[in-house]
Amino acid sequence: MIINFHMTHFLTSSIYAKCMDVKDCGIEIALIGYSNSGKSTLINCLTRNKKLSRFSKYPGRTSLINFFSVNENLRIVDLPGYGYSKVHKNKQKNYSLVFNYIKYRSCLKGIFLLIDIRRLLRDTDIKFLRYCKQCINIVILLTKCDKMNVSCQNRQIKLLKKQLFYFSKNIKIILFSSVKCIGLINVLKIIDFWFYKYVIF
Ligand SMILES: Nc1nc2c(ncn2[C@@H]2O[C@H](COP(=O)(O)OP(=O)(O)OP(=O)(O)O)[C@@H](O)[C@H]2O)c(=O)[nH]1
Ligand SMILES: [Mg+2]
Repeated sequence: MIINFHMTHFLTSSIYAKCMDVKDCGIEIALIGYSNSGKSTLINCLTRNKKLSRFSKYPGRTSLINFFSVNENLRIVDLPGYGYSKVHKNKQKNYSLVFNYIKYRSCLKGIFLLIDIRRLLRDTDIKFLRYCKQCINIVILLTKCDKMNVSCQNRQIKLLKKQLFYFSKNIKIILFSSVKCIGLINVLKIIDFWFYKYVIF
């Protein structure tokens, strides 16, 4: 591993997808997915800092684009979740914010799409996958896998592969749990890989 996450800090939040305070340079890796899928918790797991990113048991906790600086050339971006929000009622706003961020941000080089292992792919995930697969690297994280035993996990992976079959056969899937740190090494390896690919060379 080449990337050290110990110095990761919160940079800023933005409500705009286009004109943001953060310069469009270096690379960004974004976390997208339905509300409550575990995006903010993943940041805390990566950095081993439970207080860095605000998470909540109520869907809709994150309502802005939140930038975390890992080093001068790498940022992790925590996006608002789409779907039901208990906190903010404007679902469409979150959807447009995420969609426009992906569309206009040229330093965005990789996306982790977080999917709750119990829910699998839902409508908006499919819309994003269809939109993104041409232009950007995507890896699916099947989150909260600690909620199931291994045979149920395997069944869910099979079902997900079936869901993906018709439109994106080659997407990598990683079983993930922030609670038990399952899959963390694989996520770190992928971040390293993207960093090597776009920053070092
Ligand atoms: N069991 C289990 N719970 C988790 C895991 N990751 C997150 N959670 C819980 O799921 C809930 C939602 O987590 P968040 O990280 O706030 O989810 P989010 O995707 O950022 O949600 P929004 O900000 O609404 O988009 C919290 O209660 C977390 O403690 C996990 O790996 N396992
Ligand atoms: Mg969040």
